[in-house]
Amino acid sequence: MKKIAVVTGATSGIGKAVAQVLAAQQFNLILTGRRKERLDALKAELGRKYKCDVLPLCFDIRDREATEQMIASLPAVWKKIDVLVNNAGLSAGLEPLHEGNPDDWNQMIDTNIKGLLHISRVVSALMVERRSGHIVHISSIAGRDVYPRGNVYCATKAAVDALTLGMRMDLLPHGVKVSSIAPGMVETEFSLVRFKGNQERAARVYEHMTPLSAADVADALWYVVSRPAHVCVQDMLLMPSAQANATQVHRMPSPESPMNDSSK
Ligand code: NDP
Ligand code: 8X3
Repeated sequence: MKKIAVVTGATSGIGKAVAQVLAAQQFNLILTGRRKERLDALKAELGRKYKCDVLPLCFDIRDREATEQMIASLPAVWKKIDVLVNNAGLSAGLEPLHEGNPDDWNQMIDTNIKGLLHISRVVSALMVERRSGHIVHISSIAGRDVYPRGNVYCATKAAVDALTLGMRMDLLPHGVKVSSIAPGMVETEFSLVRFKGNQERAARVYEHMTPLSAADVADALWYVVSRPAHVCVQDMLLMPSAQANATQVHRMPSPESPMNDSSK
């Protein structure tokens, strides 16, 4: 029988790549996000390529009632969740705190922290009942290494790290593993969302360097979830070779620009 994974934020970037890897590894998938047409397209693609069953759940993870109701109303067979990938998240804006937009702060806090809690609460309870399961958080280098103007986004990812440790302790006696993968720069829709659709500004983030791809993160995730039952990779920091920490990125020379080390 195929295992079941829930991947939050599967409409794009890392979540979509994780869905593809898990489908290739014979999982059936519950995929979440707000963009229904993308969820439906991914269901069709994965069903065709890997013959896996996909249940698309379209909801906003900030909405606690909707999240609880979605999981509560799953058919019994879909409630046997083996893996939860807490990936849905975003950064909004890159301003110093005194110029920041509190609506952006709320969106990040409500999605990256409270959204993760909403779905973890209900899915972990199902895992505890079955005394089995694995929850993987997609945290970030931003949670360990604060950078200028990253303020609230960095704080949300530090909170994810604290929750990884807290949940690991609480779920330890119940046979449920908790892991964290903290990537550095990954080229997805992340910067486009951060800069509110400004494509030029988003593209500059990855100029003259090779960032991680979403597939690189999905590959790491497969390593984490495919360990034997007695092994738990609690924490993985996954950086592009060209990035040493949150601020130091080695950008390769181009004909127009001299070699430089620069921050984002
Ligand atoms: P993308 O913007 O490509 O994907 C973000 C995903 O999150 C989308 O599927 C989006 O779905 C979903 N999402 C956002 N808000 C909500 C919401 N309110 N309700 C439900 N789903 C939501 O970015 P990434 O793939 O890069 O980001 C995935 C995770 O990886 C995030 O947690 C991010 O913080 C983290 N990360 C990213 C890094 C990077 O450099 N890209 C590095 C380190 C960590 P939809 O819009 O359809 O709802
Ligand atoms: C995303 C990576 O360093 O751009 O979490 O914040 S970073």
